[in-house]
Amino acid sequence: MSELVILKFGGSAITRKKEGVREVRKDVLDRLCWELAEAKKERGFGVVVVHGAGPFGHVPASDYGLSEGLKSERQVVGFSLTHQSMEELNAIGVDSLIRHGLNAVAYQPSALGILRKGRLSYLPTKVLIKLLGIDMVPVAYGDVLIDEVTGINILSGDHLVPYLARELHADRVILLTDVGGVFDLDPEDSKDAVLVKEITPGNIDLVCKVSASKGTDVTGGMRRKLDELIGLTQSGIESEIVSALEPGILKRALLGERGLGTLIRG
Ligand code: IP8
Repeated sequence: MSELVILKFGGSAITRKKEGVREVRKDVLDRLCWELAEAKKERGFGVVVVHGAGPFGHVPASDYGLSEGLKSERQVVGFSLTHQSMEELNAIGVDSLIRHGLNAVAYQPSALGILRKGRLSYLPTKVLIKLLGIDMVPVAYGDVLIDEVTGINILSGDHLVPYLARELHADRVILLTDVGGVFDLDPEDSKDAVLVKEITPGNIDLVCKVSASKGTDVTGGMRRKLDELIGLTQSGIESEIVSALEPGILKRALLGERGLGTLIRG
């Protein structure tokens, strides 16, 4: 197979997560899909897209206590509603990818996977390999899943990305967020905030004075993301967090440029 990229469209990038508004940033989403299509035309890599939830997932998941373990029938209602809301967001993403000429197809984690205390214990990937083999672009997402210990739980895209990267032996992992990488201080609160160019097991604790995610987030925000990505370096796979909001960055990253944001390496 050609080079394989796992690409995450962060919820903060494609939705109005910070404002807590359940809306897609259509302009950002469409531009990202265009940049992906352009880069794929030029370089011909395989790609699995994973997208986050923003208010489409985190708000109902929080309202219904979906990460607290299954204790009530109300949470089962919340499972259904939260998943349905994520499907809506997924359909908008798939639609944009198709409009930009990519053979996108939804890949529904809740129909396929099982968690164990919030971590995937089972998710088949054979179909993904087959889809990639005929140049399809599978589009997976953070979702609500059966959990064999807690009953139900949230699968974060930030956990799904390294899982897929390992299982599919990805060459590159790129995560798009609403800031240009990881900063030593919150860039919105401090004009002295400096971009951290590289995160390794040696500096992660220092770096993790990093800002918590803005807006409702039931899956742990930036710290969780970094822990997952540091874990991935043990499989020899580096990843990069780059800006979704700065036009051209995604295309440049996909065409092979490094150092455009924060690199996470072992
Ligand atoms: O935004 C969370 O996915 P994430 C999924 O990638 C839900 O952490 C349903 C809250």
